[in-house]
Amino acid sequence: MGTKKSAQLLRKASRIIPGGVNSPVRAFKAVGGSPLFIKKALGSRIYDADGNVYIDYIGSWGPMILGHAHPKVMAAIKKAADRGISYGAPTELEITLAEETLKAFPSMDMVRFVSSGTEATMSAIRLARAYTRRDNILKFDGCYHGHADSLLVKAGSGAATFGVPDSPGVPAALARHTFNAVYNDLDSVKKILEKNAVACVIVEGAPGNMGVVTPKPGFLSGLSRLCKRYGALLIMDEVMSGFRLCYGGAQKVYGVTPDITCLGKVIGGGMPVGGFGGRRKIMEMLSPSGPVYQAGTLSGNPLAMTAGIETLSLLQRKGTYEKLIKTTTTLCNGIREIAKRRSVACRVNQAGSMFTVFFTDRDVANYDDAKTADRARFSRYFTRMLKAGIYLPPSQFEAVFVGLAHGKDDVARTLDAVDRSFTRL
Ligand code: HOZ
Repeated sequence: MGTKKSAQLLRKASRIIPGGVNSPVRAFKAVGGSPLFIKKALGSRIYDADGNVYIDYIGSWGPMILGHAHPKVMAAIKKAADRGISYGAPTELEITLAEETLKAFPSMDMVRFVSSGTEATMSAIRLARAYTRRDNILKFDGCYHGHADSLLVKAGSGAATFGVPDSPGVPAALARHTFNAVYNDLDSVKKILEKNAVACVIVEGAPGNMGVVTPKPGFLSGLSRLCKRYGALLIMDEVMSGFRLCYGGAQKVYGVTPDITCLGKVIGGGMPVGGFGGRRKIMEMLSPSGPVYQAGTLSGNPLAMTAGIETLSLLQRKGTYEKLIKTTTTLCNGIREIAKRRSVACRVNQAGSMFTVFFTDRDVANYDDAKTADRARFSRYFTRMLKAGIYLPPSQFEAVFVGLAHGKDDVARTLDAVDRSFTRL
């Protein structure tokens, strides 16, 4: 692992970019070796700087649900690019993507587009604080909502991977306003809400940043009830889950109506996009309709809007989600069967087209459970899979993303690699 050219590029990058990367998890630090530097990606395959080809299960951390460089998305982007790539002024494309978004998420009356999931959650929290006139927020241990200060408290994803769930640099005075509860445990939420005035409870639709964990029956609807009782807004962070569980996200699957929803990843078809939306009364507090400030030079960028519109249109074709979930379920069941046969203690958690293999003998329903996973074992698994040409997320606390470009042959090759990598793991 860490092929020659990639290793050279990492050395060069590390001199001028911290850690050689522009986002921490991709540095492979949790699994050893050096990251692949990527040359190109097509369909389900990704090609590194040394000319090696892998079946890609990162999919740019979720957005590439159609596979890489889908011809229709590429054609639309190229056509849009010929008309100029950024105007800093409104376009009809923004209206089209907003209409499609509101159709997919009936809990929203209005939406605002930004350039990343972090911006979406950060802005949603500001809005909730302004609307409720309260400062405290509640999040869950191991949930990750981007890297805004208020949210880097007991956070998942890279923050968990690198052991800095409470990042230095977050003012203690601000962190004091963030309360943490245990995922899937309504009592832990109630205890906080009854003693503190909380502006909002923010929760991942189906967490993917402590690895994939699914909400227990009644958990999300219970959260919604508690929020109403104690006057807090419910923010569902569907940046990952929005178009990954079904077209309409976890709120559709679990029948919950959040006050604010955050989106990202798939909604930009691989371009930098985020969005947040909710009831009109809340959203109209945003500048310039209202006093809550939020802005962005590249917000509603025409190329990003175009990629999003095209991606959402393709996802609405009949049978899309059946295929996606079937492929994912085949992989998950296959891994469970191999684990049993090879006596490898693990739990495979699936949420729609995302899943995580946790190397633990305990069911994983929250962050404490996730932390029981054997990370050294995960690292060996990751390394063997990479050698076999399978590119997985390089951390135990991340989700595998399955896409529509993964075919039967990819699944068979992947399961064969799992079988070999589970030998004397
Ligand atoms: N924070 C994302 C993973 N949950 C992205 C990681 C990356 O791009 O390195």
